[in-house]
Amino acid sequence: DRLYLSFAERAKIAKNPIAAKLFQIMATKQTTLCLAADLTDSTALLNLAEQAGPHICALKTHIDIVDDFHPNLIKPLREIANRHNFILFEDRKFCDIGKTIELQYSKGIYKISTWAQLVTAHALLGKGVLEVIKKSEGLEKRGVFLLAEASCSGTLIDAKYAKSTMKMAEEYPELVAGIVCQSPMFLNQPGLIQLTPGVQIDNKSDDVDQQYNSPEIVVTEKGCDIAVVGRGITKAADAALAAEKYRKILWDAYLQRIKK
Ligand code: BMP
Repeated sequence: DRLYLSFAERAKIAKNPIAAKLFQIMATKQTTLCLAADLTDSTALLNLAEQAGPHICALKTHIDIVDDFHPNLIKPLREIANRHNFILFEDRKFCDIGKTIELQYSKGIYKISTWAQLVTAHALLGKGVLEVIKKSEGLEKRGVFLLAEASCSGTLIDAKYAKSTMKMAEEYPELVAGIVCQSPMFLNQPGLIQLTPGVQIDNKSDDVDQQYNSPEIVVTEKGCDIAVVGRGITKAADAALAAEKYRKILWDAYLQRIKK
């Protein structure tokens, strides 16, 4: 059962190279925190990455929300990621026919395949998405997180869809790094990482459809390995302080979990 294994042990089991790298980073930096850096200004994004860098294992972007995006943003972002040892993760949620995803992944102004070691994808349209991400130009090592459950109210995803997504993930062990979900879905695959968004201390929801659980609850009850925190950190007065606070709560909960 993966919930009782250490990340150091799971690093040896992971078949996807980025998942293995993430487990190593998590174990050495003692952090399971993924920052959702949902900022629309590129300078603010770089400053946030620099401030939170020491406390996170991954920086999750929605690169298409950056108002002043220029390809020159990527170089300093990669430099910060290298220096602080975290993974760049573009939350693109690919969902289309394979050919279109191939273009969206490698072309256009973002050229995601050249810098994002991790991306997210929907399983909804079938395995074409994994076939093309596997073969496209770009970084040699790459990983995909498939979305099997969503944190928002009103999601159309049901248990059958979540199960089918898991099945698709199992067919691509070298490519799939993990699953985005809200519950402990895959206890017998310790090489996969459970990524859980919808984590905040101060609020239970936002003013639209987001629903939050506390960092302790997601780790000890919902099976979360890596917790995604956005506004809990980006809206805080001091982002570095908030990131360190979340890191510590999440890490202590993980230590409690593997002790059992
Ligand atoms: P916040 O903590 O500010 O609510 O941000 C959550 C982040 O996680 C957003 O970037 C959102 O796109 C992402 N996310 C989510 O909230 N729920 C999901 O089910 C899947 C997501 O990727």
